[in-house]
Amino acid sequence: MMVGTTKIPQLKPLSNSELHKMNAYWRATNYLSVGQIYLLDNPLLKEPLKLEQVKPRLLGHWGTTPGLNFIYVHLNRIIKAQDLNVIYIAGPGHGGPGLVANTYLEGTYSEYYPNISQDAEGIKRLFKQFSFPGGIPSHVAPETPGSIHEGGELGYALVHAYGAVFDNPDLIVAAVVGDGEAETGPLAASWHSNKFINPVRDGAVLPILHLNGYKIANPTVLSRIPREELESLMVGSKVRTQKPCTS
Ligand SMILES: Cc1ncc(C[n+]2csc(CCOP(=O)(O)OP(=O)(O)O)c2C)c(N)n1
Ligand SMILES: [Mg+2]
Repeated sequence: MMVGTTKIPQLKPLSNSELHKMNAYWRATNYLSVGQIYLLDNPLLKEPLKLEQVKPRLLGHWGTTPGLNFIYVHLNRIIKAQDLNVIYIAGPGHGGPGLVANTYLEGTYSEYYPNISQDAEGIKRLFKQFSFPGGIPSHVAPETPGSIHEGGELGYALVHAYGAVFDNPDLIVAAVVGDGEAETGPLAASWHSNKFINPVRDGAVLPILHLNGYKIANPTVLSRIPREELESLMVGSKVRTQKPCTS
C-alpha cells in the first residue's frame, strides 16, 4: 500500500493458532481481573459460589479492564514479533486489576511476590489482596511490577507519552486514553502534542482511544457523537493550500 510517497509494509494477518492463543490469553487475564474485584475465596470456582466468598465491599473498575487486557496481549505480540521497545501508558490506570493480571499471568508478579504463587493458593491470595486492607491499591501503583509512575488524576496520559519519546528515537509509547479521560481539559489539549514531534530525533506515540461508551456509569461525549465527527476530531482538518494574499 502507498500513502503519499511512503511505502507501508504489508503485514500478514494472524494465523488461526495465534488468534486462538491470544484470545485464550485475553480471556484468562479477564478472569484474573474479575476475580480480583469480586472473590475472597474459591478462586477457580471449583465449588458453587457462596456469598461469604464474595468481597463485602467491591472496589475496582471492571469497565476499562477488558480493553486494557486486549491491548496488552496484542502489544506483546508485536513486541515479540518485531523486537520493539514499547512502553504502555494506561490512562485508565484505574483498570489496575488488568495490569496486575497480566503481570501475574506472564510470571513477573510471582517473581517479585513469591507468596502470590502460580497455583490455586497463589490465585486466591492475588484475588484477596486486591483493594483490600493490607493488600494492594485498586489502581496501577508502585506495587505493580514494571510500573514506573502512578497516576490517579485523569488527563495526563498523552503528555506523558510525548514527554517519554522526546530524544528517544527507538521508543514507541502505546498510550491508552479513556473516553472519559478524553473529556478532561489537559487531554483534550494534548491531541496537539504531535506537532512537537521530530520524526528523526524522537520516538513514536500511538494514542489508543478506549471508546467503551462510559466514564464509570455515565455516557461519554465521544461515544455519543456521530462517527464522522469523531473521525474528523481525530484526523484534524486538512491543511488548505491558500494562495498568498497579494493585496
Ligand atoms: C481529574 C479526574 N477527575 C475525576 C476522576 C475520577 N474518575 C476515575 S475513573 C473516572 C472515569 C473516567 O472515564 P474513562 O476514562 O472513560 O474510564 P472508564 O470509566 O471507561 O474506565 C473518573 C471520573 C479522576 N480520577 N481524575
Ligand atoms: Mg470510558
